[in-house]
Amino acid sequence: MHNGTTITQFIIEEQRHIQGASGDFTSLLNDVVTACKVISNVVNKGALIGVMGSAESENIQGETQKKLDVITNEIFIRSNEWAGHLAAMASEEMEEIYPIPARYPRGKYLLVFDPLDGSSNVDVNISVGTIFSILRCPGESPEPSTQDFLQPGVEQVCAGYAIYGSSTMLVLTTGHGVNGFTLDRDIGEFILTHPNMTIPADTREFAINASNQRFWEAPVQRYVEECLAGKTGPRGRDFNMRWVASMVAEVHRILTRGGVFMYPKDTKDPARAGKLRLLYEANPMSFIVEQAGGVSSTGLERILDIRPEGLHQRVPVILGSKNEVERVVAYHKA
Ligand code: P6P
Repeated sequence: MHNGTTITQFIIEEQRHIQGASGDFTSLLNDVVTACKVISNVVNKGALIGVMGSAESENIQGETQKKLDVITNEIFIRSNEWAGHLAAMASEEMEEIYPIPARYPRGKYLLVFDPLDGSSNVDVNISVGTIFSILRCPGESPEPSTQDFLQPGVEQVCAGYAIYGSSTMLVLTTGHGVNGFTLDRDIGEFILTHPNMTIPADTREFAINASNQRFWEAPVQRYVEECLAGKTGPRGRDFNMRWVASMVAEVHRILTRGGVFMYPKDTKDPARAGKLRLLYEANPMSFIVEQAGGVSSTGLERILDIRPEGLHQRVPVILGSKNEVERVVAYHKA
């Protein structure tokens, strides 16, 4: 018998804090966890089972899909559509919402996800992940609609991610802090290994795609220039830079040792408000970051307060260590 707390045990104990919890949410979360285990298995097998490379198709984002984008999306849909906890789902990989088919009962929750974030990295064996967010379905109408998903991030009841890296981990918040679980493949269970994850308020590490430097807005230019000036500049200390091109990996590093992640609005495509998607990247990660004591902003407003206007809406993202993100925000207001 292992001597750790399994994620199933943890979720059930969490449920006891929730007045009138029916067990519905706990069962939904277990189905999401199962989907992440299946995805971990497929991603880790990689070339052995012929899942690498392009699917020769494009998603709603106009991005060429990897075979694993399509496969992992299918895994999430099949694992979560049947149990009767959801009214509908939405995914980075699907243009429209996915109402639960009539052959299954419908429930009171909505599930939003990016089934394989950072998938451009999968062929070069760099960490990728799954991001998910759970909302209550407003339920005014018998048929779930896109409008039902357009809730500000503060309405999330749960957010989490799985990271398929040197180990597979699942990090979760239900609004009572952030906890990390590591997959023990010998027993097929996620075990609590990182209780009460918190982000240090200060950091000397920032993450941004520096190839976009000439397109950045002025406050971000100023912040990064000051970091690069190091000891000789106004910050009086040296900084380190990272860029993995996988948001899950960047956020996990920040949760573990602090840091600032920035994907700011840039003039590369002036019509685009940012690169990252609000509903299934920025909102779940912002919920997790705030629950871990960090800050998450567009530079001008708190991300969790944004009222979404579209399922695939993009936003600028500046998140991580409280004191550094607040500095970037202050530069936006200067
Ligand atoms: P770029 C992955 O495609 C993603 O959505 C995030 O996971 C990641 O942080 C970002 O885009 C990487 O963008 O422009 O550096 O490839």
